[in-house]
Amino acid sequence: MPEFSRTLVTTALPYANGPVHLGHLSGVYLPADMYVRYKRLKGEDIVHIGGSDEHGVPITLTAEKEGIAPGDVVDRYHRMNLDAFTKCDISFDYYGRTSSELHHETAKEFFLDIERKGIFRKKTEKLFFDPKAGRFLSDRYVTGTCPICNNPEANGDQCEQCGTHLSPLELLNPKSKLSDATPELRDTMHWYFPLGRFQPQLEAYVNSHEQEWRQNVVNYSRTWFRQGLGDRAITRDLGWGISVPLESEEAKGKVLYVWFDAVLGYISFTKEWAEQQGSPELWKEYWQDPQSRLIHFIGKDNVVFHTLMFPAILLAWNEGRKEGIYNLADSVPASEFMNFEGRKFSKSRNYAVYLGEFLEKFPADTLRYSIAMNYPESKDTDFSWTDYQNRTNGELADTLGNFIKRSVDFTNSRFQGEVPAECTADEWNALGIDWQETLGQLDEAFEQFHFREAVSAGMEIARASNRFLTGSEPWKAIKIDRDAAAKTMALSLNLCHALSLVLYPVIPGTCNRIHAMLGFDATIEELFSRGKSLLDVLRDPPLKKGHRIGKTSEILFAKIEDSAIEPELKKIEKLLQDAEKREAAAVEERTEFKPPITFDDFLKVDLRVAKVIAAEKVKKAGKLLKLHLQVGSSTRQVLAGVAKNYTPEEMLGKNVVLVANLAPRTIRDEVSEGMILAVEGSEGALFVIEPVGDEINGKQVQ
Ligand code: B3M
Ligand code: ZN
Repeated sequence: MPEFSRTLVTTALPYANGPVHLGHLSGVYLPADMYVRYKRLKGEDIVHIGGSDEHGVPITLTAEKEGIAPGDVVDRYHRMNLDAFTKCDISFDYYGRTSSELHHETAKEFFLDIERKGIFRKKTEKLFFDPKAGRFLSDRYVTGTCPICNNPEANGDQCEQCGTHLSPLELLNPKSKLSDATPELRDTMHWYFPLGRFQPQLEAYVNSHEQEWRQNVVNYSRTWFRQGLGDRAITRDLGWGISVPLESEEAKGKVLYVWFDAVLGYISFTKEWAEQQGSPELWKEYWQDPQSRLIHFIGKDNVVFHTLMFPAILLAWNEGRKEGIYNLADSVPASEFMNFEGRKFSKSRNYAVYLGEFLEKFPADTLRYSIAMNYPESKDTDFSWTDYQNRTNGELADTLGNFIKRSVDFTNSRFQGEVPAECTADEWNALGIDWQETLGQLDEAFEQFHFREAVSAGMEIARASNRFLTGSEPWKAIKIDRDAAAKTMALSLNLCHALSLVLYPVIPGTCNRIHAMLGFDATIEELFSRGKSLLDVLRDPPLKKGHRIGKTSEILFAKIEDSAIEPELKKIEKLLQDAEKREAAAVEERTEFKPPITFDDFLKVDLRVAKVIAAEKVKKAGKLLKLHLQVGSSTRQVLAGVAKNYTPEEMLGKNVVLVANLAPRTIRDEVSEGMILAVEGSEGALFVIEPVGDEINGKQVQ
């Protein structure tokens, strides 16, 4: 491992299109904040950059739905999310916005540099144009009938009903979402980034981190390598975003694709931070000095953008340069997802607990603690109200809060608020806590992003402290051996101090209050800013005899009564009931039959048994497989939307039922001669009907 002199941490930029929820907090912002705070305690130079992603189609769609300007949408959610993060003590050094001038400049500079080097490819394609609105329509702006399942409300990028990834050109009866007009096909030119050109470098980059990176991060990236990296369009026909910075006719009305600009936000926001620090060139040390470490905290759905796309953009910039070379990320800790009461968070179904709303009712640190203990490091985890209540009342209130309060109160009432004895290193190490080892474990856990272990190690110290105080019984000892009681209290107060530091990354607000109760004027942040390290501080007991603690104590954690979480549980119950109702309605629908047909009508459909003799994936159509079928002595090519359930290998050799006299259709430039029968399971998965029997190939199904 190289030695780093400073670290830059970035957190995924949430779309300013809705409020952040607890799922976002658990996977990205809280782990990043704990990491950053821990590093600050070690006296290291670290900067945390985040901000709002303010471009992209989701934002224009929201604006149109609400009849307001996109700028108003992003203003509202930028403020709301920054406010929620602030309340939650997520300590960004800078929280920017991609609508800022400096960001626009930076993104344009990157585009122009890569354009001048001739790296982009330009391709003309046919795209739908809304003649009424006078605009080209990006995928999400077109709706129509799905060619696979006939859903009349499929979107231009995907059919929600059968899950097939579509292009708007495949929709039957396409309509513009802007005006209801039938769109016309017109030529439009776009810039493409040739990711494939950088594949060897990207593979070498990912391979060089194979040992330290999480399995999911390496695996997702490799799946892409196996398929072969292609060209990715990095411009769009959209009225909102960063304009393509060229004067030419073909650049008119085009903006940069949101992912091209969003990742560059990390750089522009670091520049803005540096300006705010009064040294505008300072950002370069964090991005371009090889001694600086770069870490992206993200959720698993954003992996490829951070291990392939952003690095490719930086490699393109670096090409042919001797100076101003950007570092690629040293680490990309991508989280799995945290579910909520056993179900996935879903913004569209409104199944979510929003951070801002949560913090209006409950304190930040209790949430931070529970979420940290549920950190989805290598598998999905679950957050539940009961777990939250139990951890708050048990671990935080009864164990930690109680220990601190008893120590401070007893010292104030019996020892005039002074640390009543000197503690030796031997006594400090005889408490049942091996400091050397514990601090080593804690350090390793934080450094390697094992946040549950790190926080548990802190809570273990709180438990040991509680046991020590209860077992030593100073309230009894003081009557017969005042020195022994004094020693107990001196050690307890030192333990309080230690706890305020080791738990600081997870519950910083509380730890500063503990610190104040122990008589410190300076905050923990002030004490550890640059140079001082908690690892050194805690090897010996730091509170000396005679140190004055604060005069009053406070209850650090209020218990959460059942009555406080009951309304929340009711809300969940209602949401789940609604989901069940929807499910029941769907079952109802299943027993609604189509109007009767005659036997002759039925005989018009020529159903045959066929065998799959070849199968492959269809490029850019995640759900489609291209199948070659043997039907008696002839062969057929059929596109089937079954890739969600079957790999090409699994389809090979299967007997299927073919609708043999269906007129051929073209899907994704491929002809489909018929269809195979399948039944839809949950979430759009299709299961093929597999006839069994001897010598049945080519025979009629009747
Ligand atoms: N806004 C997507 C998301 O919120 C996107 C992340 C950008 S990170 C540069 O999941
Ligand atoms: Zn469909």
